[in-house]
Amino acid sequence: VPDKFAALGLTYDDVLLLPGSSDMAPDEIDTSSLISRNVRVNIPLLSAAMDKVTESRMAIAMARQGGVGVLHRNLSIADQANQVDLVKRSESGMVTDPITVHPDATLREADELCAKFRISGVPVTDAAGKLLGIVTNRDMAFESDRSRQVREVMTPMPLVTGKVGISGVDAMELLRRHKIEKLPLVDDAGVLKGLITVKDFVKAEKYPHAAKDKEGRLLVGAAVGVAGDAYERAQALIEVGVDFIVVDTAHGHSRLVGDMVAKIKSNASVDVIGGNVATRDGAQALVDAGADGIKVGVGPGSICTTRVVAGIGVPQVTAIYEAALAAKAAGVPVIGDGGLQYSGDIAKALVAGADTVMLGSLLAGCEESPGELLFINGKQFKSYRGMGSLGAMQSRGDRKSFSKDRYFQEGVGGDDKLIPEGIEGQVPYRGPLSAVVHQLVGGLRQSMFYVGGRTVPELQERGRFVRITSAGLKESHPHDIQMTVEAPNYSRQ
Ligand code: RVP
Repeated sequence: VPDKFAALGLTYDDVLLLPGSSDMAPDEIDTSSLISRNVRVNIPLLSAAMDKVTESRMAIAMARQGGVGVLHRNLSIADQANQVDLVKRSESGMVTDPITVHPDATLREADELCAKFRISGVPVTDAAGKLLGIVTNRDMAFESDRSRQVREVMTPMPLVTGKVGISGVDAMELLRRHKIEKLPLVDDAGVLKGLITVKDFVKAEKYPHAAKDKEGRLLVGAAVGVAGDAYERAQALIEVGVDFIVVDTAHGHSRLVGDMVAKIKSNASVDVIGGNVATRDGAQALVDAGADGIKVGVGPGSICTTRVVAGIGVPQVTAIYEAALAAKAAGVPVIGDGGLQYSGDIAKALVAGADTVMLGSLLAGCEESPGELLFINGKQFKSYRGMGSLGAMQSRGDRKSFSKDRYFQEGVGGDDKLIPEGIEGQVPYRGPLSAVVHQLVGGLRQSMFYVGGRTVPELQERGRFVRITSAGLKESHPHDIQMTVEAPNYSRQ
C-alpha cells in the first residue's frame, strides 16, 4: 500500500525558527489572537482543562493576564457552573464568596484568618450567611485579650452595604463618600453575597490587558464531554455566562464528538470548540460538524501515555500543521494543546499553524492552580496528573469522576477495569501565574522580533522552520557547563 506510512512527524525539539529580516520596535508587537471564531484573547495562552490546573482561581488569573482558562469538568455540573459564575463575577475587583468569620470566633482565630488570606478585615456572618457586622484591623488592634469573641469588638450592622450587581463606579463612590475600605454586598434577605474593596479597584487598574467580554467581565471557557449528561452540562455552563464550550476528549475524530459539537451549536449563542484531533481529516470532520475552534494534540502532553499505551499520536508540530490545513481553509482557529516545555515552543506552535496554545505542566506549578504546596527535601512542588490517569478517572467515596469519558471508558465497569492513558506526578512550584506568564509572553515577543512578525498572523505567515538533528538539539540547550544559578525561564527537563 503506497501511503501506509504517512510523512515524517516532527515536534518542538525537531525544529527551530529561522531568524528573518526585522524592522520593528518591541512595543509595536501585538500578541492578541483568536481562540475560536468569536473569542479573542490578548495573549495566545489557555490554561488546560485539568483538575490540577484550571479552577476559578486560575481562570481569573489567566484572564487578568490577557489569556483565558478552560475550567475542567471532573466535578459536578453545579460545581463547574459555580466556577464559571465566580470568574464572571470577579469583574471590577468584586470578591464573590468572601472569607467570613462567625461571631463566636475568638480574636485569635480572626487574626489567623487575616494572616492566612492576607486581608485586613472580615465580614461577620451567622451560619445562614446573614451579615451581622465586620471586624477589621482597627477593631482588633487595641484589644490585648485575644480570647475575646468577635461579636464583642466587631462593628455591627447597620453598615454601609451595596446591593448585588452594583456597578463599579457606584461602589467606588460609596467607598469614597463613607471613607471606608470594604463594601459588603448583600441580597434582599441580608445574606452576604460579595465584597468590594479599595484594594481590588487598585488591582483592576493593575491588569490593563485583561481579556474581557463585551460587558467588561473576565473571559472564561469550560470543558464538557460526550457521555451522560454532557449536553445538560453545556446548557448549565452557558446559562451562567461561559464564553465558550470545549467538547474535550482524547479522540475528537469520532462521531460522538462531532455530534455533540453540532448539538450544542444548534441552539447555543457561544462558540463551541471541538477536540482533540491530530490529522487534517480529523480537523476537517470538526469543521464539518460546525466547530468554531479546533483543539489539536493526541499524545504530546507531559503526563500523557496514549502514545505508548495505544501506540497512537502525531508529533505535535506536524499535527498542528496538518490540522491547520483544514481549519485555516474554513476560517476556524486552531489551539495547539500539550507538549510545550519552553517559551520558545509557543512561537513554534504558532508558525506551524496554531492561533493559540494550551498549557498544562507549565502552569500546574503556579500558586493559582488547585492543590496544596508539597515540600519534598526542602523543595516546593505541586501535584499534577493526566485526566486519563487512574487517580483522575477513579471515583473516590462520594466524589464521582467525570473524566472517564474523555478516554471513552464510561462503560468499562469497575474502576479496576480502567485503562489509564496518563500518569500522576508533581512539578516544581513556580510562584504566581503573573511571573510565569511574564516569562512565557516575553519569550514569545522575542520570537516575534527575531522572525519579524508584528502580529500573530504575521508571525504565522513569515515564520519558517529549520529541521534539526539530535546534535542540533544538544547545541540548543546550555552545554559544556554546570548551571549554578537558576534562570526564571529555563530548567533542564
Ligand atoms: P502539557 O502542557 O504537556 O502538560 O499537556 C497538557 C495537555 O495534555 C492537556 O491540555 C490535555 O490535552 C492533555 N492531557 C490531559 N490529561 C491527559 C492524560 O491523562 N493523558 N492528557
